[in-house]
Amino acid sequence: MRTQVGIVGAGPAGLMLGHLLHLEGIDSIIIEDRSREYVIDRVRAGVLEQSTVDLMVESGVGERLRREGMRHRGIYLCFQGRRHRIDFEELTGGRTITVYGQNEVVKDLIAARCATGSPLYFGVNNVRLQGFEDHKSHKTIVYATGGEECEITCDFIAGCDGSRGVCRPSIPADQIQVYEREYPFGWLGILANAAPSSEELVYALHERGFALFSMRSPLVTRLYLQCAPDEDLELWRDDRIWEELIERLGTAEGWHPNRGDIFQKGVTGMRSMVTEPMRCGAMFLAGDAAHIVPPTGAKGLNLAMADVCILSRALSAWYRSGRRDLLDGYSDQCLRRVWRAQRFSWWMTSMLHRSPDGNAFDFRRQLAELEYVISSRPAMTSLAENYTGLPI
Ligand code: FAS
Ligand code: PHB
Repeated sequence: MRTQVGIVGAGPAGLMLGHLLHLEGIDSIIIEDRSREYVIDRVRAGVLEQSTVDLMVESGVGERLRREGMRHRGIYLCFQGRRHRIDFEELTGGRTITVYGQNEVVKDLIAARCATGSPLYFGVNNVRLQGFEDHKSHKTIVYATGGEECEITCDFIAGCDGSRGVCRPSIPADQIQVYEREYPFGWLGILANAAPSSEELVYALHERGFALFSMRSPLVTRLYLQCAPDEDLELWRDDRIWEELIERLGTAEGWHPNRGDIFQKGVTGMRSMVTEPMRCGAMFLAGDAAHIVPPTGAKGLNLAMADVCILSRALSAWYRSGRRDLLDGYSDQCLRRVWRAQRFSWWMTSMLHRSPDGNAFDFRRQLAELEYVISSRPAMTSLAENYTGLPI
């Protein structure tokens, strides 16, 4: 097969890139190694920045998001039994966030892709990349499907295959630098059939560790609690999960999450990773394939969307007028945004998680930091502008 842009990975990055390129009249083929059901049902992000919402609405895939997304004008920070509201809208001159599950975003983008009839292949395997390093004329993506070998010839390859994909590892080690930090804790996340008891998210620091109250709909609550990176889920019966969540999130005024049937639970580790540059020859990395943030700042999905927005503009300028400057500036432009999000995500993670050694000084210092944030307008504004995100 021949196309202009070969896209590896049908997560939010790959699907949104395919969509934006289609709007620009640029052909692409998207290959994905998981099934359509797996990609759609995978539980991940839940918070969209204003710029991500604007991108989906302006590119014509925001109709259901506008109908079903829950717009939030702030969040709560909870510590020492009290919730403190951070009013994003007031502090940032109108910026807000929208709660809308990543799997809903992926569903909308797959529907848009299918509506155009553009190629999207699920369940491929053994993906290999050739010829992208040295600007040779043809770049090829080779893979197997249904026992058959397939080959895509393209001008550019977009590596949108996430943190465990093949694209980043295909780049010769001497041509990239990878910056990493592992965190000594993870998140145990649940979905429960329980009406959210707070109209906005609640981030809590408790002696026993971090907890987060979020939601997916007026009937479904999404909750996380700090655990060991390799926590054994078998040790967590549902009632123990609820006891711990209510202990960490409950306030002196009596607020706490509503209980309900838990229908999904999982443990996710936490790390920061940045790849520099986000390009090698004719291959461009985007999203989790290039950078990972701990989810405390709710930045991962939003960074992926910003990357492909910048990449689609650069590819469109190339195909329209042969301009190389935007392609050559892609990596630097994205990395400025990525490192800013890395700093914010690290800060939120460090401020809100107990260090496993339970150091009492660190805990008192974290409480002092939270006290400062809720009592200083400049500090609250800094959190609000970073959380709601930069325009792309
Ligand atoms: P993805 O990982 O989503 O997609 C990559 C795709 O490539 C996958 O479908 C994968 O199957 C496919 N692939 C991999 N290898 C391949 C190969 N060899 N061949 C073909 N296809 C291949 N972010 C937020 O902004 N807010 C949150 O609240 C939030 N919560 C999170 C909670 C969890 C538990 C996790 C794990 C992440 C969370 N994130 C959050 C971050 C997350 O949303 C990612 O940033 C987002 O999925 C990135 O999108 P992609 O770059 O498209 O990568
Ligand atoms: C979620 O709703 O899944 C969520 C919200 C905020 C975060 C991380 C995850 O920081």
